[in-house]
Amino acid sequence: MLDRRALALAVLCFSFSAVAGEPPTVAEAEAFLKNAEQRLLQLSVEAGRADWVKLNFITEDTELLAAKADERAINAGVELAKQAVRFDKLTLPEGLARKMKLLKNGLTLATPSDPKESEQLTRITSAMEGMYGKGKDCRPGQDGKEKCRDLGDLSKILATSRSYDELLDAWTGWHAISRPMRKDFVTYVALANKGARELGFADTGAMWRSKYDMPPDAFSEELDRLWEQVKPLYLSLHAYVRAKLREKYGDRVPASGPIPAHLLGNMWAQEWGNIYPLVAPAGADPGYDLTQILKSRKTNDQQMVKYGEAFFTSLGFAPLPETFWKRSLFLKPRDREVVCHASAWDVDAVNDLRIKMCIDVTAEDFSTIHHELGHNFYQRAYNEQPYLFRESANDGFHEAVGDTIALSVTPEYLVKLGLLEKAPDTSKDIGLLLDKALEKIAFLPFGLVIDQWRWKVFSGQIPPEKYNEAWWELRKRYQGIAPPVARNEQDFDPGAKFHVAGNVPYMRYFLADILQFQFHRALAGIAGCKGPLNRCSIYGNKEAGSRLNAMLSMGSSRPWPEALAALTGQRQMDATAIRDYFAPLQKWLDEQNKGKPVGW
Ligand code: X8Z
Ligand code: ZN
Repeated sequence: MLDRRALALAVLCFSFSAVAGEPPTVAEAEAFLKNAEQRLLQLSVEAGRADWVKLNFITEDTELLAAKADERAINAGVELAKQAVRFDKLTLPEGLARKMKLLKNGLTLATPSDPKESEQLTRITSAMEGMYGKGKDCRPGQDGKEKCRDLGDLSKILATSRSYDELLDAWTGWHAISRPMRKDFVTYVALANKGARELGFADTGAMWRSKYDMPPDAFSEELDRLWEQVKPLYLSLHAYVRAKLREKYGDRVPASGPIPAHLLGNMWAQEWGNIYPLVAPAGADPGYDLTQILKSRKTNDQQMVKYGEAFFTSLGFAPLPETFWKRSLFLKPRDREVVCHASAWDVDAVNDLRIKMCIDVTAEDFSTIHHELGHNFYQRAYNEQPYLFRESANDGFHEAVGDTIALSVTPEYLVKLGLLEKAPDTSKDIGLLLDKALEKIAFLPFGLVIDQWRWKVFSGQIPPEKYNEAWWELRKRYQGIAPPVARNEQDFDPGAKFHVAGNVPYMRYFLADILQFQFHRALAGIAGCKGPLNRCSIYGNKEAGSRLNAMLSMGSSRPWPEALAALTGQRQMDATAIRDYFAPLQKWLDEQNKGKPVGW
């Protein structure tokens, strides 16, 4: 899985003779790290294979086997992190010091030293992920027989239905799958925190925040700064969309309050692109729909992935290995349970690249394919780094690469591919920008909110009896949305989101949403684009490709500001790029919103 190393930081099973009382030497530190990296690699590959099988074939057995392999790897990582403390007082050459640091803060889950607790924790995390993957809404159909709908079925309804009640039914159906997770989640929080504390962190949230080459408080301030930069754009979009939804659904959408969460085209109201037809600007519609184009050409899953690969090779990246095509999962199997949530893998940490997703022929999945391939091409770009540096500069970078490429899927690019006859002229830019904003601007507060909730859960500020209430408070505060029906503390709505059930940190996606526009702006400059950013495609530009590769191939060998500077010349994450991109839309939205309430 993408978070291979975080999952599988492993133990050091070699003997180095620490003479009691003698301070360690640089040579010892070097030997310690060398052996550590070998061992880590081996255990993470073993865990990766077990996880791959489990997620492609969910059964009690594969769950247990994967939990065991994960436990071995994580326990090892914890032990190693503890051992690394021995070298704290030693002045090390830069590269070694960085490796020590990554060893100490690289874990996403820290198992407690008590073997029973460690086993319980990895079993629970494996089971919660399985519960999510198998989640179904089952009830008796008209013929009295039980009828079940999985996330794919329910998401399709959320995306396409315009019936308030049908949407509500699908939304509540999915949000019931996580109720049984609640008890396990409480135990998971307690045990994961115990493990994090043994490593010297205040709690698991603090451990997650330690990975950003910044003091934790500075990181939180950085998030506030970025959010303040983009908030006006979100408020404008929210107000415009709310007014349009009121036109469609009447008073069930309040004039000045939060929007009911099931009306935005997505199960979590995180990306709103599916309701574009409801909010399309009169006279500025781009006049094409990529989903329709792909469907009418009978494009299949394999071809969709080929389009993605071809973009990367046009930039000078080598094609994906043969094994990628043999081992990846592209389609939802009919006869077994799998986790359909898309992911990218580098199973041997070198070249065994794969993706796992249940592809539908839609524009949304076309984007997701680029997203996943971005992970794969990043993984391969840093595969010559020492093992501990085979990671992204920070996790937001990993999430941003494929999305950056997808920003180059412009009408002009589609014309080049022969998918579109003629690109719409600039008078249609508002339609194009609005469509993109429903994906990228709508996502910003969602990207923030998940870990605002989880960090508070880990720190104890949100106690178990307030899990759901606090969830909706934050969803309202940041996103301006509300649950469509009353909720209570039997519900566990956060668990209906993959990353919460699957222990995947989420702030990375907020960062990626900002970073991808920064990357795109820089690449557009390198490629010599002159027009507006939303019409620039770097397709086929080798110079842009080589600059991108220069950043990717650094892996995590240097602090992320240096990687950022290698591509953009900037050392700070900067939301002016996303604001620049959408500036004409902001102006237009503010005109549409004149005299209407903004905010909630
Ligand atoms: O989880 C993902 C990717 C895999 S890393 C499909 N994303 C987030 C989500 O679906 O919630 C991509 C965008 C946000
Ligand atoms: Zn991703």
